[in-house]
Amino acid sequence: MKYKVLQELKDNMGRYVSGEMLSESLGVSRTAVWKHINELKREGYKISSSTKKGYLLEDTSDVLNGNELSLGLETKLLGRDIIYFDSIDSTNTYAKKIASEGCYEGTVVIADRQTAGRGRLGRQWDSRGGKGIWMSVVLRPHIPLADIQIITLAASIAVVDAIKEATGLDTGIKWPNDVVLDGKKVCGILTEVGSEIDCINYLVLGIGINVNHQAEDFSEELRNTAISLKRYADEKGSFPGSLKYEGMFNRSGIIKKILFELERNYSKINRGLISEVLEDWKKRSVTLGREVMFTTRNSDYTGRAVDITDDGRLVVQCSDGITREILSGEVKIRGMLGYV
Ligand code: BTX
Repeated sequence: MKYKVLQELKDNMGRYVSGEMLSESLGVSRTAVWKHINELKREGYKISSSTKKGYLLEDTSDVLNGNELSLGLETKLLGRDIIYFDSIDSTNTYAKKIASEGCYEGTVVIADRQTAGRGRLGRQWDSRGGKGIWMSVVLRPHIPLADIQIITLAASIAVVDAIKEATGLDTGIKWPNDVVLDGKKVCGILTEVGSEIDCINYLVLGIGINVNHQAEDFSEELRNTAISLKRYADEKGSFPGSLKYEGMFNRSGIIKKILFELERNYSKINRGLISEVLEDWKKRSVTLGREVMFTTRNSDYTGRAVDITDDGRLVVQCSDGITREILSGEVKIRGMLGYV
């Protein structure tokens, strides 16, 4: 019933709806309407009340819950099953558990806050409450285990495109899967797989995006290398005319666009259109053409990143004249994230 009250207010967005009208159209008492309104306010909806005029939904700026996430979702596979938590240790850990127990492909686990968010190689991912997008998507791709990097690349394309559509901001991909804004990390992607020798049982795609953080929401350690969409917008603030920015970004809106774009890219992979995905990745890459540094087998190399292979390896023309392909690990780009 609470969400029926909300829907009535959304249908009349920007206008007052009287308590009497709500109680008549929904067949409940005015006291019940008032109680539901209070619950919605507690969930974060901004509703003005006036004794004479009734209730007005100002905007839904940044409410994250299962209801907001499923309304208007335009996907067929991803997010048809959404599991939302106010707080969890790690959405990836939970998603891996339910994936191994046989949950549907496309199940999405989202939390407002993670208490033990994980990065790659056992690193921590700062996932404070009310600020970011912390979510994991369960996939069951029919591709060889050796090719899974392409899914991570597809996810980073989806993040870049969704951010552009939802906010107007231009981000880029640092190989393999960091999404950067103004040379700082705005999103990290952690792909984890449950597999047999060469058969993927499930793949969990964990996506973390800093959305509404202010500078002080980042620890001292992260302040120079991490950024949020809000922090950038507050500093630079330039948006295409049609997009509205009122100091906060709507996380549900961005999530729905990510799922839509991810589904589109995932479908390309499943139809064998890998080269299209790679071309899309190249267009959004901030790595190709740049001077990079990386370490393999305890040796440091520098060179120019020139291409990406079909299975997602970065091709670097090294300064010693040898061209090397890197499958995993860290690549530093000159002029970005502290590498000068
Ligand atoms: P990564 O190993 O590439 O990045 C981790 C590193 O990034 C950390 O060591 C730290 O330096 C920095 N860092 C930590 N938190 C942040 C942050 N919020 N913004 C920018 N930089 C940060 C990247 O790993 C993969 C991250 C995936 C996170 C998602 S969230 C949903 C899902 N659940 C989960 O536990 N992890 C994934």
